[in-house]
Amino acid sequence: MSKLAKLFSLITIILFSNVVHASENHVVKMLNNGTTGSMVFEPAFIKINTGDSITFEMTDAGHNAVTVAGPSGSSPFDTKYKPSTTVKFDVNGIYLYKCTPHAMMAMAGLIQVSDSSNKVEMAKAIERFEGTVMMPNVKTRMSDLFNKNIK
Ligand SMILES: [Cu+2]
Repeated sequence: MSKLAKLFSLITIILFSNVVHASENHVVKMLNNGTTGSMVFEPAFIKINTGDSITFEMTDAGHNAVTVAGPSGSSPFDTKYKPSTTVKFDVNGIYLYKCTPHAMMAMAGLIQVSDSSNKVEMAKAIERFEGTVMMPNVKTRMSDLFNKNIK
């Protein structure tokens, strides 16, 4: 192999491994009014790959994003009302999080990291969470999202 061909194949390998391992950043907005209703995260359901991160943007003030339930081995997160917080997700499975002041209005969201290994536990966590939702019109917001998106 010529020197140039060696160099070219080396570059190809580097580029390819970058594509395979590149982790992405996604944005979830915290909104008073969104396309899916009032007091919502958008998107409320997001599927990401292992190692990706999510930036929670407090587009409207007074919201947070706090873990309700996650796969075993994952660390809970809390955005603490900061304008922008980035959380990295290294543990596969489904995560349920809420906005503390608006949880009773079903301000919550679901994150699926690669697989749905904790599907059974998550269905129970969502049922418990919905028991605390006070607004009848959005009572099943999370279970609807779950049933629609989680296979
Ligand atoms: Cu909120």
